[in-house]
Amino acid sequence: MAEEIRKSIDPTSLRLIEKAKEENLETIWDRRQNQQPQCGFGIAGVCCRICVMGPCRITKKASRGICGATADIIGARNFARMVAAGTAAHSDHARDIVLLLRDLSTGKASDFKIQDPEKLKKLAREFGVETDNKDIMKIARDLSEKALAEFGQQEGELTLKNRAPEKTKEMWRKEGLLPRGIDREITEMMHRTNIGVDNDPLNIIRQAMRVALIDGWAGSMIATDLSDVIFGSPQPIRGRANIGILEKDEVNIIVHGHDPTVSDMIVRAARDPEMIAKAREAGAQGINLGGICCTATEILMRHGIPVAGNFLQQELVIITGAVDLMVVDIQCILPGLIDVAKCFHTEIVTTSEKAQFQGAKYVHFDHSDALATAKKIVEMAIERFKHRDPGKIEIPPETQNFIGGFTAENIFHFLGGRYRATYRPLNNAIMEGRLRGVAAIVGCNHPGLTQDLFHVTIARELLRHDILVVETGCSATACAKWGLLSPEAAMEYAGEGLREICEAVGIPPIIHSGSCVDNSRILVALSNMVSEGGLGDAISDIPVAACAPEWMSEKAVTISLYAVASGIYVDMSPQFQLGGCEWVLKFLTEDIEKMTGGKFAFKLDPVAIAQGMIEHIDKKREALKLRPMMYPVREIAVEV
Ligand code: SF4
Ligand code: MSK
Repeated sequence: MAEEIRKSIDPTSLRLIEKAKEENLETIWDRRQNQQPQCGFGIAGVCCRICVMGPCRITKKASRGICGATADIIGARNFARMVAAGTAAHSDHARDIVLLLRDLSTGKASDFKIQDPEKLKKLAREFGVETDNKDIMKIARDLSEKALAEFGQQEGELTLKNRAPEKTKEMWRKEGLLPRGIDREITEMMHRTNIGVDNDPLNIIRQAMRVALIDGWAGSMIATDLSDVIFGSPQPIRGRANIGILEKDEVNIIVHGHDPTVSDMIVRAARDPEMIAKAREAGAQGINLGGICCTATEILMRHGIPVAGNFLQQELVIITGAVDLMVVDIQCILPGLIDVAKCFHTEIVTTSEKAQFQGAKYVHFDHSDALATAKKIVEMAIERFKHRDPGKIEIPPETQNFIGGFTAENIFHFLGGRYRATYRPLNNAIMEGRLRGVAAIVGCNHPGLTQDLFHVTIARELLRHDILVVETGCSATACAKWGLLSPEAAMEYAGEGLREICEAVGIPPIIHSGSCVDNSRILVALSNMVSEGGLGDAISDIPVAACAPEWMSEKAVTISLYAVASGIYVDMSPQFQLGGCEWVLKFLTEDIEKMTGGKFAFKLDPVAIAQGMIEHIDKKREALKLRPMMYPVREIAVEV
């Protein structure tokens, strides 16, 4: 990936990359260039530094590491450790949300409220908590204790796997994939991948699958559901996307990261009349809030706060010179932000003890003092506004309107109508050939690939084949910027069958389902499709496929593996760094299908990725003996 590529399809990003160049500012693309050529052993997955007899690399001359590990053992261990790290990230995020619920229930987080008591009760019942005639705070406390217990559980099964179809659970039990406890499986994975412990690549990957299932069916699912309980269950809502959402005359605050705890409170503080008055006193016309990465989607879904951009735009948003303060929480936050911010008046504020940056200001965020802390951060932004250099400001004007805020529950109502909450119309549309199937596009941005190109091209290819697309995280932001998340996009891009459905129901052809932890919503929606009937008995029977183009994070590895372990076909581009590990690659792309019904593909070109997904969906349609597609494929160009 050393050759120069087009950096982005987004004119806003391209203009700000140019501005960075003019002003001699270093960005992620420059640092990537400075890293060329990147290590071939690392890319092939055959480099090991697990013990200090190494580092060892597998070559033609040396087919084993010093301890005797083969390329496949080394590759499987590296892969499994990525899965453990990704799972740890989402599960630790979940733990923090559970602890917030506990504090809220005991009165230690009085600025927060239970926004969705009905969801709290439903979830409590799933966890075996009695809810009849019980005080809501007592229910919250009991639920938080039950949820916390799943982290330290040593034996047995985790609660929310019960949402999966029976046949999928049977497969997990038969294959020994059901996780026993959240922390236990992650710790065991790290143990097993020490030198001289688990040296069977199959056994290592089997445990990696068990770890990944924790993410999808426990950690992420708990984080998503409890976020709905505490911050409110999303409803379809209008949003705007791209850096053009910045306001030249207002105090601009960007929230960035993943945990909604801080950002939700910042929304409240920024809307406080006292704060707005202070901003006016400082010469601003108001306070403008925007988001980057998944924190953006969390506050978009619940408050309609605009999305400033996805992963590769975090430095660029500062390069506009118009961001007064960026407040970050956890995950996907580039250390490089600090150097960029130094060239402007922008303050970077960290709020998590777990995620600190030299050169940033740390503001301790405590549940007991949340709103006051958020106001303090907003006041810091107002102060920084006074130090703006108008000569440095350039805000590219592009923004796009879109709709976000779909969940496994509200799409149920949308599809079935207010009085008939059911997935029946969706299943029927697939069974009668109006819809070919459903596809999930998730994933990040990667500086080695043209920003947003894969997301947008794949989405367009799927839409014209009558496939309903669900997106989360940075993928949803990519397609939102390109106008694909508006109901009108169905006219322009969807096949005839999909267009009919979008028009009848009033939904966009791409359903925005939230942040990367919210991929768990997709698992719930697929389970609901199975229980509705007519599309098989397991998740692996449904005409569904997924991909994570432009991915870069360990969390994406984990998400993809829990999807495959749940029975879904997943294309990953770029390919896992396993090119030198023949057995592991063959297992992940072929043999794993006999075990779970899902498998990986690693196609390099966006149209080929979409076509692989379509072929898989058609294979599932054939196995279910569904009717032929009602309409011919729409002939429209998809290249961007
Ligand atoms: Fe080398 Fe084996 Fe140590 Fe890895 S574990 S660094 S292959 S000796
Ligand atoms: S933020 S994990 S770059 S989606 Fe969730 Fe975006 Fe990927 Fe981070």
